[in-house]
Amino acid sequence: MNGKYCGLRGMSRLAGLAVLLLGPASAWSGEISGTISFEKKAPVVGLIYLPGDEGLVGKDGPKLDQKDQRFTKPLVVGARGSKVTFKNSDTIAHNVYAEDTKAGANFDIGLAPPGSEHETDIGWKEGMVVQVGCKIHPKMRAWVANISSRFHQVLEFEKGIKTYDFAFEAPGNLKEVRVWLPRYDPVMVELAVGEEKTVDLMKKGKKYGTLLVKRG
Ligand SMILES: [Cu+2]
Repeated sequence: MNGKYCGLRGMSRLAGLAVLLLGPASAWSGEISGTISFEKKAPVVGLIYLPGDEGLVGKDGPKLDQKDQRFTKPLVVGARGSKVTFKNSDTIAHNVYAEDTKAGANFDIGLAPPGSEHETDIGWKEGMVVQVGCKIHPKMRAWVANISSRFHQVLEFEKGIKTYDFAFEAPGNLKEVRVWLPRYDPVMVELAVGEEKTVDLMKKGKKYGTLLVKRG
């Protein structure tokens, strides 16, 4: 089987998790699905979500761990009123910091020894996905999104695979779909039930991929 199938398998595992978190499919009576494809290589990660839901506000925030000199996830999602927990499960010291003036995220947890945990408020601008790094190991990077919507999916892209399918349950009253990809222009699409749209994925005025999205 080709690489696309690997990506699909990965995505359906994520979709399964979303269903588990959100309850039975019938509760939301709808689905957002589609395909995202890149002309050359895919970025590390992406995020697709429907703004307008406040289900994550004030809930337990996400945890981002560090191990083997890497962040264990490329992107975690939290909302205002929550905290992101930075954990160090590695055998060496790390650090986590963000310097994103546009988003209003400027923090530095200092030296994080092995086994430590540090909570940071998700207090930056809503809808912004902030890059975090480690000052000790400049190659380490991950992203923390401030979104309040339960209706989202993190897209974990794999090296060498250019096409990915996604699908997740979503209520029909949330018309807008947003896609975030690192350093790409943000994408917003309005979709009525039964509608399907194709959008170019742009970075600095150049097309790098295509999004096909439909609402079932
Ligand atoms: Cu580090």
